[in-house]
Amino acid sequence: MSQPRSRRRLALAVPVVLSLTASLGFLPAAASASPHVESAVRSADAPKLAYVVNTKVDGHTIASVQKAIGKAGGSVVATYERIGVIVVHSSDAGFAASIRKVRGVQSAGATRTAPLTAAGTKEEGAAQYLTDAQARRAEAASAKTPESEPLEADQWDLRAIGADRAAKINPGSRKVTVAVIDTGVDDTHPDIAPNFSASQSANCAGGKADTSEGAWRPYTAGDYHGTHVAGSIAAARNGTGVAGVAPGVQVSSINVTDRASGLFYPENVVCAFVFAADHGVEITNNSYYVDPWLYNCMDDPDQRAIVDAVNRAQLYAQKKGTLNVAAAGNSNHDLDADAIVDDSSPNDTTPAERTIDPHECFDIPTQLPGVVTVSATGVNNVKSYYSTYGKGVVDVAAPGGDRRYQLPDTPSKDGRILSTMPNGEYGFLQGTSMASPHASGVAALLKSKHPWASPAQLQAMLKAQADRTACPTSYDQDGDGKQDAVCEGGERVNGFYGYGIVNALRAVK
Ligand SMILES: [Ca+2]
Ligand SMILES: [Ca+2]
Repeated sequence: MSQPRSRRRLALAVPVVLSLTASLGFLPAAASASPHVESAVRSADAPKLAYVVNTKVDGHTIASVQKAIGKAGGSVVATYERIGVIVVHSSDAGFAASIRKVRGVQSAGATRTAPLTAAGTKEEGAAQYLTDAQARRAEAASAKTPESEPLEADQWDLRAIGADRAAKINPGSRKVTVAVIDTGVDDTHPDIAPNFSASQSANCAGGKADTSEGAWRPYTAGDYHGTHVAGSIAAARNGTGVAGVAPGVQVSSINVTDRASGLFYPENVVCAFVFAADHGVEITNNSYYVDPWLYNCMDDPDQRAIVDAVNRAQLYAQKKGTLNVAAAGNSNHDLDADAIVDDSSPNDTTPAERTIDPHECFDIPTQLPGVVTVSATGVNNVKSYYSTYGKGVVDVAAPGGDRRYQLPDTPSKDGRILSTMPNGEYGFLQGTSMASPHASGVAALLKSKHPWASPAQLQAMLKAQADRTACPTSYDQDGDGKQDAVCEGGERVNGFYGYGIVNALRAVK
């Protein structure tokens, strides 16, 4: 499989169980905007880009920077006053350079290398992908509590972390919501509908929250990623399909997908963290990296501004009581190495190969402070062949599946993770995208039991209760005699599993 480049890069495989078909590519780009209309009055014509401008957090500074943005050829799209982040569009090639000189601006830079399109700015309104939502939601709302779910025999991942037994003790509290920051969630799915929180859902494409009915849904059935993630967290125990790790909690959807490109741009993610925090979300799940850079280097002014903006937003969420959980990545990279070759960035125009130091160039949000970084394991409780890792970076591990080297003794024998897909379907996927929601689910069980726990306390409990997993003596998964990754550290904490594999049963005891 070629190197996946989009937000789907954290889920590696194509679903097989469904009739979902071929539409795994990107949406066709909409007709491009007509930039000549507004650029005609400017001397320094350039493609219209989006920017983040990060300021000192005080009202006076923000107001004066907003004025300066206009003078520098920018227009303000959204202002996040409490974190000092302003989202701007500009077709002035000198915009970033001139705004960086303005008093009170701490960092500023372009959040993309490809021009904005009309569709990319989301002005045409949110997708109405599934219109019979309410009817189907009501239909699915009648809850039962059976012994097991019809497809649960294939959910080896639940048994691996004791989630099947945990559900009998405490399935989690409805007062806890996990927001899925992703491609949207099909809340009309019969396994999602009973636990879906529409009031904590939105579409953040373009950097501004749209809370209109259904805006949080996937644009097409090809955008299945978020629905799969949501099911792993909280698919209902209702006698239908599958179960999630925490079937008693709620899930919400914050769709951060740029409609034209399918990418998760930085301002979309800034909007998502702020929205989650302001709407009482206890946990966010982040199974993606922020596009267009796999690693954002602090010596590049644009990439530094991206890290600054997204970090302000996620720290704001933490301060308001939200724990942010994120996938480690699917590149089998060692995030504690001296150097990593990244040939996939920027992924919105033409990627160029560069060698980066992961201590100075960051995969975000997973490497941001306070974020729980999750690596993936297969059925043998060994790191999945694709999972990124790194001593001092990975906090915990969780089942994400491994179709190549670790196969279960289940009806399907499929080593990946079975969960919900749009249009009432089910499918297998693998990736650290699938591992992260298992950790989010366990965190949601912990939060249910300890409602007053802060994000830092929840993270500490998640680690303390994880199953300690030592480094393997050998990691030659393809059997060619060469080690495929090196695990550093001891039994208590190491680069493959952090503090261990999360444990749902211990979380409810
Ligand atoms: Ca179910
Ligand atoms: Ca090997």
